[in-house]
Amino acid sequence: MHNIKGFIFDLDGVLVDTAKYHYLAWRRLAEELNIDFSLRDNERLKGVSRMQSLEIILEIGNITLNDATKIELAQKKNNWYVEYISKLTPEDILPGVIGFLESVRDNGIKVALGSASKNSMLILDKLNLTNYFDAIIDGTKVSKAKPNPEVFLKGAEALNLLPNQCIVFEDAEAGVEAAINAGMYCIGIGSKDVLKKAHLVLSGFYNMTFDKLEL
Ligand code: B16
Ligand code: MG
Repeated sequence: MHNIKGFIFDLDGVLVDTAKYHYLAWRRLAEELNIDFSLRDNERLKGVSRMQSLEIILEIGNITLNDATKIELAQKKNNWYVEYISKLTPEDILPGVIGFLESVRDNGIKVALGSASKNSMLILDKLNLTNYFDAIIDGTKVSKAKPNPEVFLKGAEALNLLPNQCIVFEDAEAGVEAAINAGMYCIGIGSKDVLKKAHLVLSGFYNMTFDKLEL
């Protein structure tokens, strides 16, 4: 892999643990709908879009609703979620992320964000991370959710690179599949048991530098 020139990072679960806030907000909504929604169920929402997340919750509760109500509920959840994440600070960046991003940039690697979240800009701003990125592709710029490769293909394009020149960092199964569908090398962040399809899995970025990847 000597031709690697770009790294594309997922946001939620890779750079910051926002999954807990998504969970709190979805659980609040589920409670209102009298749906039992567990932490285990929450795993299914990682990496998938807001509307798809709502569909999964409604499926768990065996509830059918019309589109207008669904849009209203998704908006309600997002208002709570935004309330939670507005309290994020740079201290919420996951361990090792800043050191890793700096070593990556020092080695001339271009950096993009490839996230499904429509709140990415707000989150990056709260974490003071925006300036580390040469390109930001998020939920406001794509129409097809992971595992569709659109978000990562657009990321590579924005960096002026080919898919095989990029490495994706992902914490969700749907995201790993999206990277593979894009023809990219994928490094999973999390557990090997969950991210079986990733080419390599790291538990996180703690003490990690560009050189240690041995590309
Ligand atoms: P929003 P990522 C994803 O972000 C989350 O993993 C997923 O749980 C969430 O539903 C999705 O963003 C949409 O987020 O409601 O903020 O637009 O992991 O792709 O960075
Ligand atoms: Mg993620």
